[in-house]
Amino acid sequence: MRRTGALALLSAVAHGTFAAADSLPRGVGPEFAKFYTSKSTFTCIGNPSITLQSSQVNDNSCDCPDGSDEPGTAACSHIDTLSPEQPLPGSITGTTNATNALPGFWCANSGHVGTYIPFMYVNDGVCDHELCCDGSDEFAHVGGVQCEDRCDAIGKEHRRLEEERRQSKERSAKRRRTMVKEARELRRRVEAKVVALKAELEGLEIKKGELQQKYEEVERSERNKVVKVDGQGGKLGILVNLAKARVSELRNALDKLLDQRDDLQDRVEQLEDMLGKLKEEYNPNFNDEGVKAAVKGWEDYAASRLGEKKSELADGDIMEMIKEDGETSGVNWAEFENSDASDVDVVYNWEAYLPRPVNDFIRGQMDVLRAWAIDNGILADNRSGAGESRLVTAAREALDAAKNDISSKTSSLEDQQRDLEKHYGPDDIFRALKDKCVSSHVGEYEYELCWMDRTTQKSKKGHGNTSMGNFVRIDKELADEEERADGKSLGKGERMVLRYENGQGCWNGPNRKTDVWLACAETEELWRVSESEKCVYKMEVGTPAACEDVQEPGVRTKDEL
Ligand code: MAN
Repeated sequence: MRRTGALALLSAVAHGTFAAADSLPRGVGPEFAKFYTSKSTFTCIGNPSITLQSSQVNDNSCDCPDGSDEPGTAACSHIDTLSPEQPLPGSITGTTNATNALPGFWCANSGHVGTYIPFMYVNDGVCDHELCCDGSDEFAHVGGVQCEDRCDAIGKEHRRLEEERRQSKERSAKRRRTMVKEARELRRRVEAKVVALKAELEGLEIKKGELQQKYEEVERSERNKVVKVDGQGGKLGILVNLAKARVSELRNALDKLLDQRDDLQDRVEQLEDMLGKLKEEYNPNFNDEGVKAAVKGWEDYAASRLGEKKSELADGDIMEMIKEDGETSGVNWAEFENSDASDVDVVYNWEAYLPRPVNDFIRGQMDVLRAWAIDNGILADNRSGAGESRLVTAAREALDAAKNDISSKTSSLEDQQRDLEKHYGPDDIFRALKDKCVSSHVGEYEYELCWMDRTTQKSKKGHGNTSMGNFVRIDKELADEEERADGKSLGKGERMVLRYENGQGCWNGPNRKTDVWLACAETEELWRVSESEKCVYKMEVGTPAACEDVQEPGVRTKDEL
């Protein structure tokens, strides 16, 4: 095998064509057969003014300026487009600008694929089986060389590989179609999410409005609370009535107590008089044990009363309390009924209107009254800290929760909407690869490509990860690379290039960036990574996403319908 590079120069490969008819001169390819049909003469293809005898064709002498009279020999190889320029550039004789009208020597390769080879390979003593499998290029057996016809075996292997490639292409196309379906479904889901989020947000806005209103109401009502009940007067009505009734109850009880006390006081005084008289008038010489014991008891009683404290509550004060309430005595209820002060303030301040000696007593009673009012939902319960009642706290928390929900759902909606506007390549195909990564070990690093996200260089020596860029956009560029036998190459033609930029800063240089070149393959695979210049990386990646958009068999396009 030799000069495989020349393969690239072979531009005209006639598929499915076989050896020309026997009547044609050696080395004539099928598309030039029409120029060689005359039995007697031959006209140079590129120089119709020059006509030669048929015998001058393939006589190993280059007679036509375009070399067309020597399709089957190397006589005109110096003007062969497939051969190096003759004479060589820079030589004293200069270069020729002549061009051979024929692309090369035609190897019919029966059983395989016919092809042209450079004229200079003809009869050069080397079998070029990889190009000319039928061995027809060495027909003169120069140096005794015999090139057997290997086209059956080579053709078979070629067809096997072709079939393999075809099947692989089909599988890749199938996988691509699946990916397109997945991408479509993913997009549909995002769209559905947008619709759902919008609807949810609408509902949440209404709910927030209601909760805001509720919170304001509760807050207002709790702030100055005595709960207002329809038909029971102004905002202090209930409390004033309750307090009035309670004060009246207490006043009546006190009045009764005073009466009872006075009654009992009278009786005690009567008994004391009686016992006092007995002590004065009894006859101590008369030995009556009962009388003596009574007198002794009275004396002890009288002695114990001497150290007794007088009541702190003066009768005058008590009488003052018992007086009916009005403008000049007790509580002036009218003032409370017209007051603008907060009800709670009033509850605590109204006792200041009472005579000082009964304040403690009244405060105790007020605490009992307050607890009862809270239990019955009349007074706000301000025990939950920071001066906020439990009801207000609950209303505020419900409102805050709705606001938080709205904010997180709004940002989620914005994310989804941005996602819908993002370019995911033809057919939205890269949506199917989003959040997936491929990686490969190259030298001291593991390189990772995360689709539509980032590229990373991971040190295998534990030096940490280096960002090689974040996804920016999808471009197209022309690739010009040799096909590889394993199919893992970019090949030639327009290819998608994903740009990843703004990676970690390069020491004394720009930020790292990566161009991710894509070629068609059955699965995602990171084939190669190279660093063409410092911190500028190139990844070559295979993926069905880069395969041709071939129509599924049996599926008709819109135009066909
Ligand atoms: C690290 C790697 C290399 C890069 C140098 C630049 O070693 O990221 O790829 O060339 O830094 O200093």
